[in-house]
Amino acid sequence: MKMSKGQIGRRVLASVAGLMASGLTLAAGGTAFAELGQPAPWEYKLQEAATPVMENITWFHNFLFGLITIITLFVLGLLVAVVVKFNAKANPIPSKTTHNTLIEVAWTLIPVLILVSIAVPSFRLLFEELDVPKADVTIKATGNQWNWTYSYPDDKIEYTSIILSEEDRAKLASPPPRLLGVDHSLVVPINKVVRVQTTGADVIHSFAVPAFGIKIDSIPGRLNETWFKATKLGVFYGQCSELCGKDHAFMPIVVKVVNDQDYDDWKKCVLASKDDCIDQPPGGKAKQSS
Ligand SMILES: [Cu+2]
Repeated sequence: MKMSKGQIGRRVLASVAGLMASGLTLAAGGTAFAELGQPAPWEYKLQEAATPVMENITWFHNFLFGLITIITLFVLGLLVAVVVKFNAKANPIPSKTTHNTLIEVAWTLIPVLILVSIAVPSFRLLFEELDVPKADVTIKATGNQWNWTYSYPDDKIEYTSIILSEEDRAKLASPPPRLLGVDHSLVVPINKVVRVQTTGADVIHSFAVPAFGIKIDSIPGRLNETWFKATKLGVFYGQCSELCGKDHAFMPIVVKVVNDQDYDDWKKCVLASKDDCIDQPPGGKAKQSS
């Protein structure tokens, strides 16, 4: 089938319009797909922030994205101008200009200002992440091949968190996402500064929870430290983020953020080794460390 130029043009326009429409739908639906604390199909953005640090990370990410978009479009505009205006046909007698003080000052100064505008919020964010405020709760996460041991040194609580088998996951009323469910979650109170200390028992692991904006290596023989202050109730999923061996993909991290009352009840329950604590099913596995 032969198409006239007009037909081809209309087709191209229609497909571009179609692409833009689907892009807009995706952008608008991005939030609809996203679920708090866990990944979602077709997600292309950062997970919804649940801590002030993650809110700042998200802001910084969006700021940089805007900046690079403007720069890329500007450079593209310059290239197009060069191609269209200064090709041999359109511009047969080229100018012999070699210097332009104004432009030279501008192309030195503007990039410097851009870099400064990136450096300032970047360092502010780094310091916020690294400066652990006075902690209300301290937890220690020890990476093992291939699960996590969580301890609350102040409360003498220690237990191991192991991935749920597909069978056990299917039995639950509202199953956690595939490969992300565990038998015992980490339980923390809302709006409290939680200091996370982490180390590796065998090889290097990495403790990461995207919605909290934390990712820190768990290195044998070293105690690394980070912190978060969860401002939303809910269940937040993360994963070991350092290739640590054959079951690296099967040592998820589950953090339950609860209110103060539930947190106290949970602590009492775990210390009493009961079976119906809110991080079910504890099955008496949580034990008082000596
Ligand atoms: Cu690991």
